[in-house]
Amino acid sequence: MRVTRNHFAILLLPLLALLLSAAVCAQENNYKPSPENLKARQEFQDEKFGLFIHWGVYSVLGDGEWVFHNRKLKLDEYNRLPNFFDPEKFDAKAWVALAKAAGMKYITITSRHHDGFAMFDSKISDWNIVARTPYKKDPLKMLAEECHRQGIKLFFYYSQLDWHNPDYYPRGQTSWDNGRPDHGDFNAYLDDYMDGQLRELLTNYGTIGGIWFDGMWDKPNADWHLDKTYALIHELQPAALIIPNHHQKPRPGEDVQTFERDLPGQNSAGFNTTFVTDQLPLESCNTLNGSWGFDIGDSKYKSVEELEEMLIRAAGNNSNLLLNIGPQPNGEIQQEFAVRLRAVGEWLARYGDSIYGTRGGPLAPADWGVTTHKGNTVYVHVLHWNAPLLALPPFPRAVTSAQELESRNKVAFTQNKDGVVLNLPAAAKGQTDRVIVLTLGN
Ligand code: FHN
Repeated sequence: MRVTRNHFAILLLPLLALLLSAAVCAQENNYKPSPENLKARQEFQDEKFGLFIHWGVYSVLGDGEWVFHNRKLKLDEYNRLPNFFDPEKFDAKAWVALAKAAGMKYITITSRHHDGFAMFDSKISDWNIVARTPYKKDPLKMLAEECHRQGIKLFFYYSQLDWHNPDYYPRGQTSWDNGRPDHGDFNAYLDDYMDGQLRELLTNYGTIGGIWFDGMWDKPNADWHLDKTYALIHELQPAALIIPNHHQKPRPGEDVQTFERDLPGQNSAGFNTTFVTDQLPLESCNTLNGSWGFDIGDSKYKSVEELEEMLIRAAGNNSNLLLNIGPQPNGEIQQEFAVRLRAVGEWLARYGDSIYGTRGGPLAPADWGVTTHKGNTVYVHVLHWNAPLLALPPFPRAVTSAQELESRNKVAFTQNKDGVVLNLPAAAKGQTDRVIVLTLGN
C-alpha cells in the first residue's frame, strides 16, 4: 500500500492526540501541589467543621435528591420540576450566619447533583436555575458574595454523574429508561459540558475553597479525563482543593481524601475504602437527619450530643466533619436543623480550643474517647467512661500537667513507663465530653 498524505494524517493525528493527552496526564501524575494549595490544605485541616448543603429542584418533592431515579421518572416529567422551584425565602446572609453560629468554617453546596440541574447561572446549558425556574436568580452567586463578606470558605459540590444529559453515555449503574436516546458522546460531556461548567464555577464566583466531586462511582471503569479536569481546576485556582468522593484510594491531583457516613478507615455504610492516606487532609461527611436532600418524612434528627460526638471523633481521627442539611424548596432551613446547629456552636464556643487547629492523636481512638493535639498540648476527650480512673497508654513524652479545659481545675494523675492514669472529674449531667488538657514535657 502506498502511504498518501491522507493516510499520513489519519495515522499521525490520533498519535498526536495521544501524545498530548499523555503530556497532560504526566503533568497531573507528577502533580506537585502549589504553595497556595499546601497552605489551603493546612487551613482546611485547622477548620475542622463544615456545613454540607444539598439543595436543588428535587427539594420540591420533599423526597430526597435521588427522587428522579427512585421513582423512575421520565425526562419530560422531571423537566416540569423547575417550574415549581421558587425559593423566595432564600437568604444567603442567614444561611452563612447559621453556619458561623454552628462554629463551622466552610460551606460545601451542591452546584448540581445527579439530576444535572445547575443551581447557578450556566451558559453551557439552559438546564439551570436562572433559565428554567420562576426564581430566575443565581443563589450561588449570592452565597459566594455573602461567604466572602462573612469570611467563610465556599466549596462547590459537583456531580460527575448526570441523569439528564444524553451525552452521559454509555450510562452507568444508575441507568433506567428515562427517555434519553441510547447514544451520546461521553468525551464531549466531560470536556465541553463538565469542564465548561467547572470553568464557570471557578471564574465567576471569586475565590472558591474547592470542588467536591461525586458520582464517579457510577462508572468506576470509565475514563473520566480526571487529569485534564484536575489540571484545569489547579490552573484556574491553585489554592482550590479537589475533594473526590469516589470511594477509592486517592489519585494524583487530589487534595483531600473523603469518607461518606463513616470515619476514616471505617466502612459500616458500605461506601468507603478502608485505606487511609497519611499524605492528605481527611474529611468525613454525614447527615443531620438521615437524608441529604430535603425529605419531608425524615424526622430522624441526630441529637446534639450525637452531633458533638461525631465532630469530636472526627477530630480524634485527624479528620474534618462535613455535616449536611437539606434546605426546603422555599429556601428556608427548618428549625430542627437550625436549633441543633446552634447548640453545637455553643459547645464549640466553650471547647473549640480542643478541636480547631488540632490534629488527631497521639493516642489511637478508642471506645472511651479520642485525643487531639496542638504543639505540646494534648486534649483528652472522655466520651464514654463511667469509672473515676482512666488508664491511658504512654504518651510520646512525659505529662507535666493536667487540667480541665473549661474550669482550668487541676486533674490528679500518676504516670510510669506503662502509661498515665487520670483521676477524672465527675461528668456534669448531660455533658458529652470531659476535656482534659495535658501538657507534655520537651
Ligand atoms: O449519591 C450521592 C448522595 O446523593 C449524596 O450526595 C452523597 C453525599 O456524600 N454522595 C452520593 C453517594 O456517594
